[in-house]
Amino acid sequence: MTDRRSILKASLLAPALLARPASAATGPAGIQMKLPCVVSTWPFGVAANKAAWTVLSKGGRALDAVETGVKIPEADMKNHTVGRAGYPDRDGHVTLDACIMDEHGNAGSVAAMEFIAHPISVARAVMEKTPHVMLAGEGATQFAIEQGFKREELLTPESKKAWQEWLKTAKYKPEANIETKSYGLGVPGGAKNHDTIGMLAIDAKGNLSGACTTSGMAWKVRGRVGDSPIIGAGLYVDNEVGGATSTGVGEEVMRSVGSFLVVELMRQGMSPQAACKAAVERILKKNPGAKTEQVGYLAINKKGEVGAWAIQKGFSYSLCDQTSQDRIVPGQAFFEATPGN
Ligand code: SD4
Repeated sequence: MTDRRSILKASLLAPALLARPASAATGPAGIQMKLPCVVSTWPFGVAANKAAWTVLSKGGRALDAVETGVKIPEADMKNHTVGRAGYPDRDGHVTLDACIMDEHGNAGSVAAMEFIAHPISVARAVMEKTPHVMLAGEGATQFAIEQGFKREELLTPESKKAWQEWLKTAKYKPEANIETKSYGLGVPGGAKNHDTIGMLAIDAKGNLSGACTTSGMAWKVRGRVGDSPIIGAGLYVDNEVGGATSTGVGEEVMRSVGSFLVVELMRQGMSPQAACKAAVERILKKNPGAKTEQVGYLAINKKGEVGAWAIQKGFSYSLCDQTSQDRIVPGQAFFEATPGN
């Protein structure tokens, strides 16, 4: 007799993918953190985690920790993929996406929001001060201003220059993963392309929260929204099970509702690492062409076990607990990185 779980497992294990892993079977199966702890995507997560740790180490709430943490890259002028100084859309507008989720399953989000430097805090205000989950575009900016956030120009001279360079040759045509090809996005120590921060924390009471914030794909079509503000795609937290977040080409994540999938697979008994791997596999099974793109998942379960998996090598994540505050771990992946990735 085949049970439901083995059918699901079989459908996830695409034989062609298993035949050609770059490093699929090597490395640790997962990392056990001491609670409380915080984890986040990419090496710039170290600074963000440290800020989150100031909250967690004093017995603070995971929700406050993740908001405090991701505000660091949102404010970083050298980071062109999150918050202020993010690269604009193809018309030169910086539009930001962010979402947040707490231990009660409450969620808040803003999409394609302009002129507000800390979208994560606006997402939290949507969660706590409105009956809604998501506000988009001009309405999100208007709500933020009503809440006392400052309206400011987020396009910096450096980002404007990079956009103008792109315009010279791009024929006004956005392309997934274009960042990998020539424009050198990213921050020192980070990958060259997609650098969204997704953060997951467990506080001293054992409660989980998560946050995700980005300026999205550079030079995107005006109005494009990625996975990062979509609850279930860029982030999902279930206090009974664990949390997951994603980085990379958001269209792939949205089509497979990736972070929700990772959490549901953990609910069925998979480790965080196995669940992330299966979610990446799901993308590749439906769209084998996605192997030239990057998507990375990061997950943590209720016990503080952490795992991650990506399409391509090059994804990494940052870990912080009382034993170590600045640990960076390379993510495992199915394929070697596409040149430039
Ligand atoms: C998006 N997922 O807008 C985001 C981009 C990203 O790391 O993750 N960058 O598609």
